[in-house]
Amino acid sequence: MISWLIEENSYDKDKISANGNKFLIGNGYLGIRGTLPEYEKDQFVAINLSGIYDQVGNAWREPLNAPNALFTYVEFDGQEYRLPNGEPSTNTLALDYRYGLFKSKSSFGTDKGRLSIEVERFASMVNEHCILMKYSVTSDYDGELNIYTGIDGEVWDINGPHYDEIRYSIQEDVLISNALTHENKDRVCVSEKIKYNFEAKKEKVEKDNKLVRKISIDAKKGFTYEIYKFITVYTSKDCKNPIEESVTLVRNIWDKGYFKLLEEHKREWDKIWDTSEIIIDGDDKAEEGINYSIYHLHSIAPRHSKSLSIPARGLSGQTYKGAIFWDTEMFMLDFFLNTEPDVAKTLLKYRIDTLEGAMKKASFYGYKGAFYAWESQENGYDACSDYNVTDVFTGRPMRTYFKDKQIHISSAIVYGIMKYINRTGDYDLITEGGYKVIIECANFYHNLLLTKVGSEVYELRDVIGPDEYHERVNNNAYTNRMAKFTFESALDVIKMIKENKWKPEEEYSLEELESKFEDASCKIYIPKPEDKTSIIPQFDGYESLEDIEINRLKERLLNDKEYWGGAYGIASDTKVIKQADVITMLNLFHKEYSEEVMLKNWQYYEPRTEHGSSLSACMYALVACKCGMPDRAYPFFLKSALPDILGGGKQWAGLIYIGGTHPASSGGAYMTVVEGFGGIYFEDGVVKARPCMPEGWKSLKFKVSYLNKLYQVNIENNKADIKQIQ
Ligand code: IFM
Repeated sequence: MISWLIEENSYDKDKISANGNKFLIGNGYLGIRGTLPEYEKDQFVAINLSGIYDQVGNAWREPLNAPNALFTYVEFDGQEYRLPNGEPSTNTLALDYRYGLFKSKSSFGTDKGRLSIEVERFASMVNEHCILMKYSVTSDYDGELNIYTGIDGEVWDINGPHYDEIRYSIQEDVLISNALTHENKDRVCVSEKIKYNFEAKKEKVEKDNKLVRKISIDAKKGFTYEIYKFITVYTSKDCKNPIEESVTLVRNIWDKGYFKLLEEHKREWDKIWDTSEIIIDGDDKAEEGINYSIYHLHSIAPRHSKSLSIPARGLSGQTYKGAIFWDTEMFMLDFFLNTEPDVAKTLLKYRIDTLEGAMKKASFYGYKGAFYAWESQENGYDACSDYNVTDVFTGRPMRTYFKDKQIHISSAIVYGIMKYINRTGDYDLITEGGYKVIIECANFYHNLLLTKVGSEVYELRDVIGPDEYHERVNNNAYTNRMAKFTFESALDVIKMIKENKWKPEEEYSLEELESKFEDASCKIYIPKPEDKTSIIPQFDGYESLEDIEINRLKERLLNDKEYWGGAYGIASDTKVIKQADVITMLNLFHKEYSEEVMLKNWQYYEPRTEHGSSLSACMYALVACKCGMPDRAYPFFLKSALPDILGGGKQWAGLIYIGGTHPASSGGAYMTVVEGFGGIYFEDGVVKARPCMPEGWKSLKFKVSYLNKLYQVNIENNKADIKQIQ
């Protein structure tokens, strides 16, 4: 049994950034970093908004953080008690991840006694525009208490400031901030109204860069002074008049009251957990890690939209430009397919709706078809810069080719759509534009096929595979196999069109497309296991690179933050790879390989993998399970499940800060439990399992959705009992 509570009981200023991720709460529309209410931008406070971006000058385009209406601190007998200034005598941060409740408790020893501050807050799962906070102050001696609470418009930005102006106003007892973005002149409106359980001596509103109420109280010892904050956030992307909407809503929720809203919020979470909780008897650490990972996926799921995706760092801030990567389709999608297929549809609908951006990108490079953004923002705009890493030695931007050469991104979208229809049986996604995405992605790869003089075999040259340390390689096994998958999927879609006799809007010549994709899928080169070793070369010439142990390679670093890849990186001319590459391919296409080939490649590539991306470990875990090695898989599972609890993970790529939550890793941990240890697979309309549980796991229980039916899976002694329950 787990407690559903993550706690940190000592105060450490150096952990402010990591704790912001660890104690994050959110509801898919916004994410609130786990920072204290008294913190300001220097402590990485963020109410990070999904799907709305801004660019200032030539700096990186990134998502917006809303003005912070949680801002609150106290003054007692003329002295401020607010971290990070001063030292608390105790400080606890906690996250109840069953219900997305952030809690904190700080107490300060003063000359006369003790002052305690308690906080509880949540981002409503019932109405995504609402944030609620309860703020309580107690002292064990009488004194003059001032509570300052309001809206802090000085938001934390990496590449801002994103607001050209912030207008503050007051409508009766509602504080309002109305911020205007720089690039698109969008509006972000935040309203705040409070309630309290005491008679204030005086309340007045002060305005400078913040709009703050000062509430003065003759505080009596032992009495707990409670303030309830009701906050609403709307942007001009949500509605025509965001101020009006946010003011109306804040009044409504104020009328309802904190406890009723909390109750409804908890009920919503209970519903969500009902289909997604995983119970592991015999391993509390794993059970906590996996449900905490699932918690993060729930907190960023765009349930409020029909067409929106999840950024690589979730809603934990502006890292990675708040952009959508292949992480969503290849690492997070399975979780939503199994637990909330509607969310999976929303994620893929975003890709269908951004097809135009992908076609523009292809045409920019002189190609036909759809080349999806490596770092996708709204309308499929590719936020990936040509210089995505800063050289630590010169401080100069370094040319990287992620945007130009990670062509495997388009196949990830195709993979996601095909998986969605196979798992749900809902073909609407195909008829509502999915068919076009798949055909255009296939067209894109078709453009890129090359043959050597005198050969009929198609090659994909000058690409980057999942392993980003080796740029501009030829015939990356993963990329080529995924391109083949794309051709095969396009053929499936053409068949569907023909069989169902519906007419696509486009003037496609289906026969012509069929013949070219058929040819491409037969003749594309897929690197094979070498005869003697069974090793699949990651790309042409990989076998002749320097073979060096990772620890010895590290000794060559001149600077801790130095980038390992690119033209001069220490890994570039060696066999050391950043993340699972061939192993990712083996996981996806395991049916085409023997267990022996998988095992040999696992044993070969694992010691050569730096796991410099949080996407890596789960692929090794999954393939280890497929090779019947759950205990080898287990540490990789923990690595995937725990990065946000432990606060580890890479913080820098060159001089670029890349800290934040790791939803792809969370999704990978989920896949490992359900598809790896649980061995779940879907075949011919039936949920099947080939369990392979780690030692000590007495039983594993979860639910999965398949073809619009819900199944309960109970596994004990590596035997699965699977029952349809809905
Ligand atoms: O998509 C990943 C990529 O594979 C490795 N670098 C980080 C990206 C975002 O998570």
